[in-house]
Formats: sequence, structure tokens, C-alpha cells
Amino acid sequence: MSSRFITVEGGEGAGKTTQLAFMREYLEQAGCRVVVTREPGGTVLGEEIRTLLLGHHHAGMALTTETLLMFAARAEHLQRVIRPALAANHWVLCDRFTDATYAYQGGGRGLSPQQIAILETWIQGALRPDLTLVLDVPVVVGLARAKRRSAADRFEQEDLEFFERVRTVYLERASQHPDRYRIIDANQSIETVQAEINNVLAEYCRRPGIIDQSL
Ligand code: Z5A
Repeated sequence: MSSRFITVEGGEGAGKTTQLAFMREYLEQAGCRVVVTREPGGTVLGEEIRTLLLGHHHAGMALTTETLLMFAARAEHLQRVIRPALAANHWVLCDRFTDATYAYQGGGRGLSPQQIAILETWIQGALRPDLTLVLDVPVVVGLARAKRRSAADRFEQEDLEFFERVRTVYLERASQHPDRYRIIDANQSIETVQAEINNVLAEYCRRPGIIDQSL
């Protein structure tokens, strides 16, 4: 059984964290060894960078600084968690990855995708997720969920247009590369979203060479 790198993306309150727990359970039952992690974060240093990025102390952070901090956390994450786990034949489930940089720093804040691609190649080399689930939810629905859950972080204070641009970039990237991305309608009950994701995972795992047993 070979390792796989699966990322889960989407706007605020799309249900990524909720669904990742179900995904872990599903894959472990299928016999996979699973590592669940997140970005920005996933390492001690990465979590410290996350605090800098999400806190309100640095409200006017320059876009270049924000982007480089995302990739600094990512470099640490790749070296200490993601690459070792993949090398040890674990499946890595990651709550956000570089698609989020294209969506937030690119779509949301206006950094060019070409500049992000330069950093992506430098920090990741050829490594890209094998499968990316985009949990898609209307912006107002997602923000209302996130609001009910906790106080707004530095990103969640942006206006609706910002989050609409983020959503657009996710959907564009997904439609340009349907081989890697699956769009999940996350504006449904938790159970229905979970069932759709299970179908995607079952279809993915049935591909030759991925998992030997039938799920
Ligand atoms: N960011 C960036 O700018 N660039 C980058 O490169 C990266 C990240 C990697 C932190 O991410 C921020 O970093 C993020 C983008 C930026 N912006 N912000 N803010 P994060 O993933 O930690 O933050 P988040 O998206 O705000 O997380 P979230 O709000 O927790 O969303 P979620 O994980 O998708 O949702 P959840 O925690 O599973 O669910 C939220 C609530 O909704 C909770 O009460 C659930 O019970 C409820 N929920 C979940 N699913 C449903 C359904 N289907 N129906 C009803 N209620 C639901």
C-alpha cells in the first residue's frame, strides 16, 4: 500500500477540520496508517508562525511577509512531518496547503500566481498533493459557521469580496485540474458531506495500486 498526500481546502467554516476526522477514521479502517496535520502549522515552529499570522498584533503585515511566513512554515512542515511520513508509507491528510496560498494571498490579496509558483517550486520541488478536496460553501454560510465557533482571526476580518475571490480561485483551480481536485458541496449536513467524501475516497482507493482491499 503506497503513501498518499491528500489535502483538504475551502473557505472559512467549510467543515475541513470536521471532515478530516471522518477521513482519518475511514482510511484507518481501510488499513492505512494516517497522519493528520494542518497549515499554517503542523510543527512546533510552524504553530508559532501560525500565531504570528492569525493574531491581531500584526494587522498591517506586508503581503510579501505574509506569503513568506506561509512558506517558511511549509518548509518546516515538509521537512519534519510531511516528507518523513510519506517516506514511511503513511497517508498524510493536510488541512490546507499551497492551494490556500493561491486562494488567499493570490485571489484574496492580489499576489500574482507566477510569484507563488516560484516559491512553490523552490520549497516543494516536485511534491504536489495526490488528491485535493475543495469543500465549497457560500461565503456567508461559511463565515456564519466560523463565527459561531470562535472569535474572528486576522483573516476572518476581511470583507465578503475578499472571501468571494478566495472561493473563485479554489473553484478555478479545481476545474482546471479535475484529475487532482474534487469539489464537494459543503452546504449540506455534516453527514451528507461525509458520505460524499467517503464516495470520493472509495473511488480513489479503488484505483490500481492504491489499496489492495475493497472498501
Ligand atoms: N491561510 C492562508 O492565507 N494561506 C495559506 O497558505 C494557508 C492558510 C495554508 C487559517 O486556516 C487561515 O490561514 C485561513 C487561511 C489562511 N484563514 N482564516 N481564517 P484555518 O484552516 O485554520 O482556518 P479556517 O478556515 O478559518 O478554519 P475553520 O473556520 O475552522 O474552518 P473549517 O475547518 O473548514 O470548519 P470546521 O472547524 O470543521 O467547522 C466550523 C464550524 O462549522 C464548527 O462549529 C462545525 O461544527 C460547523 N460545521 C462544519 N460542517 C458543517 C456542516 N456541514 N453544516 C453545519 N455546520 C457545520
